[in-house]
Amino acid sequence: MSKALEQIATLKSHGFVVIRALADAARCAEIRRAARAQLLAKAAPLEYEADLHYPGAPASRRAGGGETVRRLLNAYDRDRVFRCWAAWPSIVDWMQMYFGEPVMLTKAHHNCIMTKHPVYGSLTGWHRDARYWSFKRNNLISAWLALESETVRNGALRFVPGSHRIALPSDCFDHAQFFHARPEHHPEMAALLQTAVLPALGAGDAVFFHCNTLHAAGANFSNKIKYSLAFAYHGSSNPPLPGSRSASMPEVALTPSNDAPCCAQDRRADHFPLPDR
Ligand SMILES: O=C(O)CCC(=O)C(=O)O
Repeated sequence: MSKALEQIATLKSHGFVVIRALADAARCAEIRRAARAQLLAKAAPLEYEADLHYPGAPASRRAGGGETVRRLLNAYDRDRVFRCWAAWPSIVDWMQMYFGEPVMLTKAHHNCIMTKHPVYGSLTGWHRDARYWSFKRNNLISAWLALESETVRNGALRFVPGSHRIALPSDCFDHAQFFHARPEHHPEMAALLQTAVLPALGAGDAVFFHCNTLHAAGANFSNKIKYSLAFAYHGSSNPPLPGSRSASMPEVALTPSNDAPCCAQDRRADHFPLPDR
């Protein structure tokens, strides 16, 4: 079995799979550099920690740390290096093999650089990404790229293996669709969280995960902002539902023959040519 087929089998059974060394060091450095520049410039559109009120976030934009940015939104349209990664040929080929049809990138979901800050960065409770996504079928895959090491210390993602295949009762979710199964009502659902795993990632490692996989992430207890780049993909026969938020931004069709021009240019080089300044 090819490596990609093995990874696809792992994703189908566990709901996530770690792909080691998907991006090389130079590419990670280039993406990080672009992300830092945009964060420094506070380039819109931004998502602020204070607006989400997740545990650990500042109470308001006027509170201490109130201007802490959680995500640089719409990464795809921000910079060529993000666009290029979104359409990276090995990702597109992998997704095409997974979906068995041409691949679309949704710009309405993920499509961001996560900037998890020390001190004011919040933790994210257990959830399924599909909670706010509206597509014909709940079959989308997110590709999360670690731009430096991601561990329990700086708020890495945790996953519940196999949770994408489990029917979770609606009363296990709160009003914001976070998973809070009460042991007295749903002991077997509450026990699911005991099976969670935290795959430590190095810079350039990626984790691909299904939109129904329960996942969460801790706060950042290091002294450095953690940058990660995330995009979500679906098959061409699985469009967003008309009128939904998922349909609010144009989709990007990704095929090997119509990659963004930047990718064609990058593919000609054996490595990403920009030095790490
Ligand atoms: O890094 C985090 O805090 C969680 C991100 C996440 O779960 C998501 O984007 O779906």
